[in-house]
Amino acid sequence: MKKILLTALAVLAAVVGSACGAGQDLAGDSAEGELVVVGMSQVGAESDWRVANSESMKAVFTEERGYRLLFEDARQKQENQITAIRRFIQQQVDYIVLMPISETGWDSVLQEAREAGIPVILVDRMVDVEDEGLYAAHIGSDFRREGQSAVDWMAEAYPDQWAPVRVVHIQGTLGSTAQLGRTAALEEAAAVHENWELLIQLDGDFTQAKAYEVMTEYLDRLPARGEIDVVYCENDNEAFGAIQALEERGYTCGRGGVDVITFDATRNALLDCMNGRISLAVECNPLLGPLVEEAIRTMESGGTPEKHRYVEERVFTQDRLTPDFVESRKY
Ligand code: GZL
Ligand code: ZN
Repeated sequence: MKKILLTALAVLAAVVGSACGAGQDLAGDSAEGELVVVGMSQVGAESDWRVANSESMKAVFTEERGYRLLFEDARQKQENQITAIRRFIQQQVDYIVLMPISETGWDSVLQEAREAGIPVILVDRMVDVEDEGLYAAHIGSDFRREGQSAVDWMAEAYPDQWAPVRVVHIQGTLGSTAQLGRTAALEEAAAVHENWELLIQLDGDFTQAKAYEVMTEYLDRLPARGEIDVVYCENDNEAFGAIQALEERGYTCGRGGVDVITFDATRNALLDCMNGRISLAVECNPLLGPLVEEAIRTMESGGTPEKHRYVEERVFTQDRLTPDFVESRKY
């Protein structure tokens, strides 16, 4: 509605302006009236995945393609995301795109967006709200399914029902959908497989530095060089930190040593997987920009986008990787 008004104002201004010389165009730059204004609140830049996700958005929402993108980086703080959303509402953007850092705490600010008549599109992780009407669409991954892929691989890699399988679990940002889904899969599988032993759960917060820190602390507390069979890292950057800590202490990572499992499968993780240091890389697709734009175009033409759209994702092991394939990856 706003756009129609702006365009009408632009036409009126152009007519009035031409009638009385170089009149001020009421709608600002007349092209502005046609741009779809998108307010985007991104979690931060904590991981390679996140950087690729942001690049995917910026590549799609350009002026040449008809958008004005207001991009805000929340530096891993929910309050910064809530502040950004309130600013977008004041600026009367056409759409709000939110990559929510955690699932809870969104009801009131999403209610404010709805009252302002601004559709909200959720990307990547989910929000836990009473009323699904608070968002127009969700585009992301099925994290529980990603975790299931990992524990299915573990069950095959450790077929002996009696020998202990000792697992160090490094979790992602606590309360995020990615962490909740990947954790649930491991915990439920560990409950079923009597011989699986969760040695410890560490909070790696999806970053390499934090994972290195907590893994180092854990390894240094072990009375001797403890036997670890699997390190289940909830993203690649945690895997890089954990591997560094392990190798500094003489552990060998890979099949026959410590099986490192990771999620995201960004290029650097696929390189480690191809070289045998990472035993399993579960893909989590960050290239969601085109899908978000598809939802916006649907709404622009008066349609209703799918409520939930999950991207297709694969798993990678060393035997499935070649240098050409890894080189061909976009992220
Ligand atoms: C998953 C995404 C997670 C990635 C991490 O879709 O939310 O956040 O797995 C990123 O790399 O930090
Ligand atoms: Zn739903």
